Amino acid sequence: MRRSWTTPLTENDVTPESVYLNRRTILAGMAGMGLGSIAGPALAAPEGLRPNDFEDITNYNNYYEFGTGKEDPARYAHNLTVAPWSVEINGMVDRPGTYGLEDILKGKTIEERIYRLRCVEAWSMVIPWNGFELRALLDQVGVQSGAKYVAFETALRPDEMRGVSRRVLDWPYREGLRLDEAMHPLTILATGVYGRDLPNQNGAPLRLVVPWKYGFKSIKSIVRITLQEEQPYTSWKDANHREYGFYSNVNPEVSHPRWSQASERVIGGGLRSRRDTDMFNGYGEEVASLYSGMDLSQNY
Ligand SMILES: Nc1nc2c(c(=O)[nH]1)N[C@H]1C(S)=C(S)[C@@H](COP(=O)(O)O)O[C@H]1N2
Ligand SMILES: [Mo]
Repeated sequence: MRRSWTTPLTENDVTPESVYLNRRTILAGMAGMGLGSIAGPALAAPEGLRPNDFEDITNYNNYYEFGTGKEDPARYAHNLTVAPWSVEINGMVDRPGTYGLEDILKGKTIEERIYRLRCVEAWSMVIPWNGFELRALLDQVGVQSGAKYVAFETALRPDEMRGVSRRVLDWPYREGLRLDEAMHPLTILATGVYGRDLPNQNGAPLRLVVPWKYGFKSIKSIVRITLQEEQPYTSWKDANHREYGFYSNVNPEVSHPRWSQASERVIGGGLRSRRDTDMFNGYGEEVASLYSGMDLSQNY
């Protein structure tokens, strides 16, 4: 498996954006000089993926608990108390319980993963996440045989989330994955961006990132993870199953009923900057086998 999207980072590795970008440039240059073994192949950015500015990543967001405008999360998510934080992990696991964020981070390697985030609304940006593989946490709690799906739930705090007074969705926001999708090494729980703590608007302190699926699968500020046999309730699909499916794999050939998914607007790329959308958002080499034999126009 290609692992060029992996960069080891220590938990204390706080890098300002300018220094960070500089270092990346220098390392890329070194690799070109045949010093690749020093930088390590892991330090090369995945081909063609240039991260968006921190500004874009933290000011153009979807986090409907704080309002449906793209600028609402940056404006209002600071009201969310993110420390202390704990996650209830239950259902078909050997060690169910309420895990403090410290217990969750203990023993995990925080890596950098530069992924493209493709929203179902047909825009995308490239985000240098910091986080760890979800499977490391699932292994820690011990998934029991018979579990087939993983369900996730976002915090619901009416006092801190001004958007939940409107029933835009049936709160709390919920998402889910098939167990094999959850165990896939591309699937991470993010704790940061650009080597800094995850800003609240991006889903602090812990959010899912599943890069081959539309952005709404990447649920923010997780407080509950449940292993179960049945396909879980998922907010967007269950709000409107004609428009949003459980799988929600990025697919340029399957249109949304109200718009094409063949191309996407590139955030930060200038006024009319667009790119063709890639099957599985460009991660097909890694994930297509998860869906072999499935009709992806039916299982959208
Ligand atoms: N709890 C929660 N998680 C959420 C959302 C949301 O509204 N609430 N929006 C989703 C959508 S539609 C997208 S595109 C991504 C956006 O992530 P970002 O703001 O970090 O770029 O978060 C996803 N996770
Ligand atoms: Mo989205």
